[in-house]
Amino acid sequence: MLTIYSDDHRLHHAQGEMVGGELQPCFEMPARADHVLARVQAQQLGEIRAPQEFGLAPIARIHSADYLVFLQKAWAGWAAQGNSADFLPGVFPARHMRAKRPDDLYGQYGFHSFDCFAPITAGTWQAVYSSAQVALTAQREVAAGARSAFALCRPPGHHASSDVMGGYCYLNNVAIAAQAFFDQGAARVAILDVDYHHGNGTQSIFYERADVFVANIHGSPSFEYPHFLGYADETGAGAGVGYNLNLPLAAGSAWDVWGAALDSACQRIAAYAPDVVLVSLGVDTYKDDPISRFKLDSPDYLRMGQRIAQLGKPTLFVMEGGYAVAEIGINAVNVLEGFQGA
Ligand code: OKP
Ligand code: ZN
Repeated sequence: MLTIYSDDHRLHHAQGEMVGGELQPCFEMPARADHVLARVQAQQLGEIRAPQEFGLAPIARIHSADYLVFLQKAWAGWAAQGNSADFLPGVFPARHMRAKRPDDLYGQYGFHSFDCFAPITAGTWQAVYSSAQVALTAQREVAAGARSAFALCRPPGHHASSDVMGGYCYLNNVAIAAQAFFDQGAARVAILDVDYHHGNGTQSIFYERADVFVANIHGSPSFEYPHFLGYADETGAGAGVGYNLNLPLAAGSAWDVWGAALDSACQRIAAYAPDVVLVSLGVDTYKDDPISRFKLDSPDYLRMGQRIAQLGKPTLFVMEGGYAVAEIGINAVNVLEGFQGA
């Protein structure tokens, strides 16, 4: 399986995030991608290639112009105000307020965010832009007839919607790649999000579309981040009714429960008969993940890949979360090896 990877992910290395009321090192750190890349090499998964340049146009198919301008210009504006530390938002247009986009940079950040877990640093734009190019390059490989490809994206993307960042995510890599399949002639696409956290951004982007079936398996929002989306009764809206599947699970879920949910999701995807399957590949379902509460073990990721392979569809894997840094490579590449061996 071809892996697409760019060193540019290193340009995004934020100073910290709030954990237990204290600023701690970010869970979403450059070493994550290093471990996955090292495991791809160690297991000789296949060729590793740098991304091609597809520019902003395929990103602008998913994200609004205002949002993209903000992301590109935010650091320069922040630095021009005399700041050198990470830029973070603090005020959001919550219920009972007005969602009118302000002229002020700090106000715009709150307008385009849903939490304080997507800091902007000097290198953030280049890193997220390259992460999207990684997804697009891997997408081309599958569109050209490969059985599968692996987009080793970092930062991740599934919490980002058309104009709102959050949860370590800025550009929705899997959504950008999905739209690229349509723009190259696909008729139906399925997205399977196996990250521990609900992919609220991906759900929201495609919620009213019948040509994208989105399936999510995740910690229930009744107890888990992102807290405000991801319940089972969210099945789509308008033309998209019936094309969104949420399988929220309880804390402590292990392979018996998780694998059964995967089987349900795969049955629905098979019935949908997509041209292609995109997998939002988060491995924060691992038992020792520091921010998650599922109990998958490393061999379970081989089974995950095998079940996905049974769909018999061209498949694009897009890296999302996973914070047990030492094991993230083993677990992510196990999914790919399980897929390849099946
Ligand atoms: C990104 B991905 C709340 C902490 C919030 C943000 C988690 C983002 C996960 N106590 N943490 O889906 O892996
Ligand atoms: Zn996650």
